[in-house]
Amino acid sequence: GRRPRVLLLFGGRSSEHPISCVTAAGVLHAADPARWDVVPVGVARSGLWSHGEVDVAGFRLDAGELPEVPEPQGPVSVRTRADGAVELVAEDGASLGPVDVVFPLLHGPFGEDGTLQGMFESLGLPYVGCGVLASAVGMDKHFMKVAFQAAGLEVGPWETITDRQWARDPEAALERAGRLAHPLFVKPARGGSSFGITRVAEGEDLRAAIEEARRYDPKVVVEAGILGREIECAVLDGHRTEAPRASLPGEIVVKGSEAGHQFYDFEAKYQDREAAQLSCPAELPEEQIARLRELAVTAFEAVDGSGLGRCDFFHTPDGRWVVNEINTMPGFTPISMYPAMWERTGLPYAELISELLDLALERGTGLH
Ligand code: G1L
Repeated sequence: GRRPRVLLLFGGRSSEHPISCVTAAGVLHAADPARWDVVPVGVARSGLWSHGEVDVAGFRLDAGELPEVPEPQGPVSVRTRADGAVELVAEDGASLGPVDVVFPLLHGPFGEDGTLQGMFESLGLPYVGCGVLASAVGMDKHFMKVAFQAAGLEVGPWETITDRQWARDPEAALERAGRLAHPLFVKPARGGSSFGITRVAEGEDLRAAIEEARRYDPKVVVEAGILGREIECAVLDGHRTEAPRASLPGEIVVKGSEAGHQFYDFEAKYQDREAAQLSCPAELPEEQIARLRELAVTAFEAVDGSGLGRCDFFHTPDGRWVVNEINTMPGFTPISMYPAMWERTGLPYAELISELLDLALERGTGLH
């Protein structure tokens, strides 16, 4: 039969639009052409879908100008036919061929929070990665912690301040959050990037930090800083009845910074490859590595993960593992943490892409 046609969606309305474009180029270059017929479709800033109007393979981060999906002349869309098959459709209604599975490289509104996944579910279209619930839980720092706790994982001390609580009694909310051990990290509850995050040391202005976070989300979480190494683990779903698999643990060693909480900015993350060094396997005793890999699978299952997730932990000086978060849409360029950790574990980038697509097709959609 024919090769499955893969709708590679990238760009989108988020601040990570250029990162998504570069990631799409990486996936396009690496995906095995003998197995997959990849159809790149860019999502412009407006949300319109663009097909065949831009050279995706040429997207780079170091080309001077950040890549961007231009507003399409003739936007495309998808529709489900009477027989249940899904096809890509041109502006005039003409079919642009079948779509068998989606690889959604999209962050931000209508990308990472489960809404896009809901659209695929209602279209009856299989897609790579987490489903509606896991995507939504993975986006919400409050509910993510609640899910982790319920699974018996240790989470750091935190307080959530809802919009209503802040409106009714800000002093009570300040008092409650201010009791946590400092330094505090004040964050918008939802929002995948580092916008709106403030570190608050003892005596600093917690109120201002909350107001800043509220510019991005009316719901705010205040976390007590955890002293410890940040260790991450890449989880890849198992086939059918098999358990999810956890990679060797990785640790980002940022040049010229001390251990513990730090900001790891856009430049360090994506542009200055010298500044951020991946150590994988992270220097840990064998039994701690085994323990962490179990905990990472538990974290993945705690949020009802499917496909993939990057699980981030703190390893405290007294040897505890505190889960920080799961990222259901981790960095996914060939040099990003998630693919790099799998590479070190023995699964190369191209094979990882095939695994994710196979898992998506095997799972199908949840709704019928
Ligand atoms: F589809 C996957 F595999 F679930 C997936 C989706 C999105 C993996 C990784 C990502 N990551 C991104 O889209 C991004 C980090 C490039 C943000 Cl724009």
